[in-house]
Order: sequence, then structure tokens, then C-alpha cells
Amino acid sequence: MGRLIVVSNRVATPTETKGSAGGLAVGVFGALKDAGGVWFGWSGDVVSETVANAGPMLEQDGAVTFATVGLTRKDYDQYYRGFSNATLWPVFHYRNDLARYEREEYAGYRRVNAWLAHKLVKLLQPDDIIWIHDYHLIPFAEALRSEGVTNRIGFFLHIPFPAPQILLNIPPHEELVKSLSCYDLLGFQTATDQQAFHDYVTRHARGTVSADGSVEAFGRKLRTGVYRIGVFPDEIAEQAKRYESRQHVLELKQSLEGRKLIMSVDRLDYSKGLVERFRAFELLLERSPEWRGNVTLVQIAPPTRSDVATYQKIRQDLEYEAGRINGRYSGLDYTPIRYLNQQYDRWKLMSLFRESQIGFVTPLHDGMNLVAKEYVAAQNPDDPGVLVLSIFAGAAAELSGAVLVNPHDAIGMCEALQRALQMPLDARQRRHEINMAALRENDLGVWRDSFLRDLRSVPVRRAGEGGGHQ
Ligand code: GDG
Repeated sequence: MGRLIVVSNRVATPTETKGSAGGLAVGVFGALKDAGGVWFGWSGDVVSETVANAGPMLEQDGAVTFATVGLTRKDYDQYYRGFSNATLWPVFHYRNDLARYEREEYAGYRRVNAWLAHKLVKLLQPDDIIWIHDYHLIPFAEALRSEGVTNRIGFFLHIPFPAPQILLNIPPHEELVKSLSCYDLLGFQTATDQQAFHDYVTRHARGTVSADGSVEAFGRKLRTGVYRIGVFPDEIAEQAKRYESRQHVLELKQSLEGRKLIMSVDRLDYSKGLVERFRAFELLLERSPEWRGNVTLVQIAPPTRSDVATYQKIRQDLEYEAGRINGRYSGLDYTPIRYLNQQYDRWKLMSLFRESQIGFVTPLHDGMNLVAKEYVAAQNPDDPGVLVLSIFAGAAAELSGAVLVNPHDAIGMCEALQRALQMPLDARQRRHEINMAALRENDLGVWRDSFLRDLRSVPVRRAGEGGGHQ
């Protein structure tokens, strides 16, 4: 078995792969450890051109090499802050209204992809398989192919793939899909995302999609598949239980004075439906006076991409809403919304989830949403909380024990909260069992192993062959 090469915009540190970050980093590292290989990407540092060109920095951990490069200010602005996060992210989340398109940023995006690919080529061996992650790196395989790399290359998109009419908003949409067709395997979070890609191929690229999922587009053949990312539910359950009596939980419990607790955790991103969520909670207090003083929403929302203008705006909006709602419904001893614009340790989050009666997860669009899965896994099976989940999270397709809501329907969300707050124990347990079974059946290991198995089964290309297998 050849080595595994993982490429992602950011590379986890060796410490993070030992569990402090949890989730994806640990899952991907597991596969790297088994096969041996390289994790390659941006270090997260903005550096001078000399330092950037001197990279990659190599750090060895057993059979795994962590290889990172710094980005210059210009590269960071165009590739990361610009085209990735001010064009691709909003459009792929159906927020064309928040997107901008600048040719220079797009050129920078392609230039950085080509530069990164060039750096990686020197680390490659002939039988390595290469797994590229996410929207920052769409042109990566095309760049590797143009350097003569014939290894198997797969791509997993962590965020939604938009319907063709939405994708057309990005002027170089065709180039982007053409770049995607240079991969051997494209993985999507849900069947809806896969279908959207197929729709683009057949309607806008004169391509074909066969019944077995193989695609022909731009003169290349590739495969697509659905790989729903998961968590390791039993590890989360164990972690949540282990820390349930720690000081942070006891302090919270004491301060709640017997009130019910609704928990939400999201990066502070406009795709997560935070404003809609706050308004639905406000409506609960407005329409059901009996809940005033008796239920608290704790929203943990660590800042992210705070140098992108649209993220400054969502932060302001949310601060305004939290202040307004708290001004309206607080008492001398009661604050309805506790809005924490901070990052918390993972073990703290899991034990807080376990303490709450509702997990309120309401994205407007989300590839999967791991918080929803973590919330379920962290519950006490003897007295589980209820997951109230947006139909627009990829996770909604799997978690049929959740109470599903449309985040654009404030009254509907308010009614779902009421229902969840009053749900009897046996119904909560039934729903929890259904959700846990789904999490166990499709955990993070299944996601990772099935993608890699499919990638390894792609026919090897011969030297000189163009993008996509023949
Ligand atoms: C993208 C896609 C897809 C959050 N706050 C803290 C913290 N977190 C952790 C959560 C969870 C992760 O970050 C967030 O994952 P999500 O899946 O919810 O959302 P995105 O960050 O948008 O991730 C998404 C995912 O990729 C994977 O494919 O599901 O759709 O958008 O694990 O717990 N962790 C810590 N402190 C925090 O304050 N330690």
C-alpha cells in the first residue's frame, strides 16, 4: 500500500492530532499514521517572500511528516481572504449577496494553488495516493497534473456544492469545474451536493453521468461519491461523561438555578443562522411568558476570518441582537442569552452539551455540521437532550431523531423549542437511540476509510495521460 498524502489549507499541529482539537484532525491523522505519509499545507503564518520560498518546514511524527509553508501577505489576501473566503465560501453557501468577485484575487487563488502544488511535487513518491481537502484547493490536482504527476488524486468538499444556477454567479465557474474534473475521485457530503455537481456537468459542460456514478467532462473521466463525514461517538460520550462534574459545569449549573439550558456552538459565520436562532429564541419568550426567567440560551461563537468584512458585519449584527433581546427580557437575576464570543476547550464543550436540554443548530446552509453530531454523542442516554436541527445541515439527512426546523420560519423554530423543552423522557430516549445508531453506523472512520478505499480502487494512469483517469 502506497503512502497517503493529505493536503488541506491548514495543517493540524502534531499536538492537535493527539486529541486536543479532536474531530477531523484526529480522524485524518489516524489514516496517515496507518499508511505513513505527509500532511501538507499552509502553516497559518503570513511571512516574507524569502521565508515562503524557503519552505516547506518539515516536522516528523513517527511515519508522518508535517510539511507546512507560510504565505506572503499578497497570497494570503488574494487566495485566502479573497477568492476562497469572499467568493467561494459565500456563493457555495447560497449567499451571492455577500460575495464579491475580483479577477486579481482569482488569479492569486490559482497562482497559490500552482505554487503549493509545485512545493509538494518534490515530496511525492510514485505510488503515493493524494487526498486534497476543500474549496481552497479546487485547482490543486490540475496544477499537479501539469507538473506530470500521475498518482491517484482525490478531493473532498467539506461545504455544500451549489446548484448550477448559483454556481454561475462565479464568473470562472467553468474553469473551476474543469479543474475539478482533473481529480480521479470527487467526494461530497450529501447526495444533494453530488447531484448539483452532476447537474452542472450535464447542463453546462456537455458532459455525461453514468448510472454507476462515473462522469465524463472536459475530455476526462472521473468518479464521484457521497461520503458523509462523521464523529467518533463513543469517544465523545466518554469525554462528555468524564468531565461532567468539573468546575465549569458545576458553575454553570449553579448559575442556572434550575433553569432549562439550550446550547449552541458555532464558528461566528453568517452561514450558521445565528441571527435567525436568536430571534426564534426571542419569540419563545414573547409568545410563552411561562418560559421567561426559566430558560437560558448559551451561544458559544468563537470569532473566525475576522479580517473579512462580511464576518465583521455578522459579529455586529449578533452583538446587537443579543443586547436587544437581553435588554427586553433580562431580570435583575436573569439574562436570557449568554453570548460568548470565545473559543472553548473541546472537552468543556462536550460536557456542556451533556448538561443541556436542547442542542439548537440552525445553519442556513452547511456541508454537514459536526456540532449537531457531537451534541448527540455527548448526551447522557439516561436523560438525553433534544437536538433541534436545521433541514439545511447535511446532518439532517442522517439524524432522523432530531426535531427538524426551517431556519427561515421563526415561529416554526419557536414551536420546535417548545416541543423539545416539554418532550417526555421516553420520547427523548427513543430519538437519542435513533441518532446514536446513525452516528455509530457512519462514524469518522467509515467516512475516511470508504473515501480512501474508493480512491485506491481507481485505475492507475500511465505516464503522459492528462487529467482524470481514462
Ligand atoms: C466545515 C463545514 C462540515 C466550534 N467552536 C469551538 C470548537 N468548534 C468545533 C466544533 C466542530 C467544529 O469546530 C466545527 O465543525 P462544523 O462541522 O460544525 O462546521 P465548520 O467549521 O463550518 O466545518 C461543515 C465540516 O467542515 C467538516 O466536514 O461539517 O459543514 O462548514 O468540531 O466542535 N472547538 C473548540 N472550541 C470552540 O470554541 N475546541
